[in-house]
Amino acid sequence: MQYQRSSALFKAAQNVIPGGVNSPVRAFKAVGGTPIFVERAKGAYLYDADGNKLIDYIASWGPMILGHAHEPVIDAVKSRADLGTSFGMPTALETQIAELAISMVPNIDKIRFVNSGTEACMSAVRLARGVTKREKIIKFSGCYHGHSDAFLIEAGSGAVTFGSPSSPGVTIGTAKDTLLAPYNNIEAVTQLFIEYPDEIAAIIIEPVAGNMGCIPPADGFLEGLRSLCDQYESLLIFDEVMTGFRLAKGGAQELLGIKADIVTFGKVLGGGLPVGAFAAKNDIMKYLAPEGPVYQAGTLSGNPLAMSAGLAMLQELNDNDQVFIRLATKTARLHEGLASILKDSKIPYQINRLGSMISLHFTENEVIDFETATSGNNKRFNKYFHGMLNEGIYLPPSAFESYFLNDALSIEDIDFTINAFKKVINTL
Ligand code: KE4
Repeated sequence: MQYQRSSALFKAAQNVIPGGVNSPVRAFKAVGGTPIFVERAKGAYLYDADGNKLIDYIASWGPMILGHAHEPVIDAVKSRADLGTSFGMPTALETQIAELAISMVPNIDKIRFVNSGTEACMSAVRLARGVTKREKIIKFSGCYHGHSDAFLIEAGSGAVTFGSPSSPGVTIGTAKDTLLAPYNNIEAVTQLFIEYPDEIAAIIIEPVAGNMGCIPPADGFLEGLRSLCDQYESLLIFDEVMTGFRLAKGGAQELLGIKADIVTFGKVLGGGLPVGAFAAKNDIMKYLAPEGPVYQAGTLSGNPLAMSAGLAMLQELNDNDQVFIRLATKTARLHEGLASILKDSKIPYQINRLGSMISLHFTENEVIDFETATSGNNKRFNKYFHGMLNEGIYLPPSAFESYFLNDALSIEDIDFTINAFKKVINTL
């Protein structure tokens, strides 16, 4: 594969866009090399600026669950565009997608649409703080809920339970209200509640973590968080920006059978256009402006183009819900194929998988949290990433991301990927 055009485009982009990208992970900083500039995509395939055809395993980081340029979604956007692209006024379309989303997701009465997962999670935390009149939140090291200040916090050193800013520009004051615990560690969370019994507004968690690679919850972990929140009258926020409308029609709440108090969405919900949302039972959502005192707003929230893409996507998933089983089966096939090759090698590895989320870690430690996720051999991962790219397979350019399979991937595509890995493994 050659990438002359991508490297020329990258040079030009760096003159006018910080780092040449509008989101850091696209810059290949973690894996090295030149980021691939994509020209178009269809179904399971990306076509880059150099004319290379790539099998896509990131699906735009989740949204393209039915494959790229899925006709019903494209047609919906095309026909809607002629009616006008934004009004700043309510449309019946928003009610339509809200009704459908609420019918698909358990345990929510109302939903508010925003423009990104970050906005959804930021607003959900503000709502939880408004409802409980408490200020602290608990998040988990390695979980990502978007780039709002409250979430850009890393574990404090040693016994310190509150976090410290993980980015310049985030204040110590903000960090003070974000408590950190290791994923899958219920004792650490219990300890935080003992320390701050009536100060914790909410726990926010990815019910299946996708930002450390894929890390499913340990047995009893989410149930433990549920009972701690009930005991201390805090709210449980499921960040389902990745898992929502991907693991099942009703997301992780349905698949894992746990009730959250507030659920956030993004990615699939927008059908590839900018949409986020947060939802809850009415006794929580009634606190939100203009009904209640908790303020949240957005010029393009509920944008008709984005809503039409999201509605078409949800209708497709709602009417063909066997897609979730199909995706899980394809992901299991990929898992078995990669594992059968790795088993014959001397390379230590872990493969984590749930539904259509999967990740490969080059470590002998079971990957259950941020610490074990970071114990992997990154150099080996980078060789794996570039080796597979060279074979025409586009994987997430970081060891700390989940793959997202899309339903346009054929069995042949999966087997092609496994055969590509057979060639690459000898170079690792
Ligand atoms: P956005 O603001 O990027 O739409 O959503 C933030 C977000 C919230 N919650 C979870 C669980 C997420 O995974 C994300 C964003 N995911 C990353 C991928 N790890 C988006 C890719 C990027 O940052 O470019």
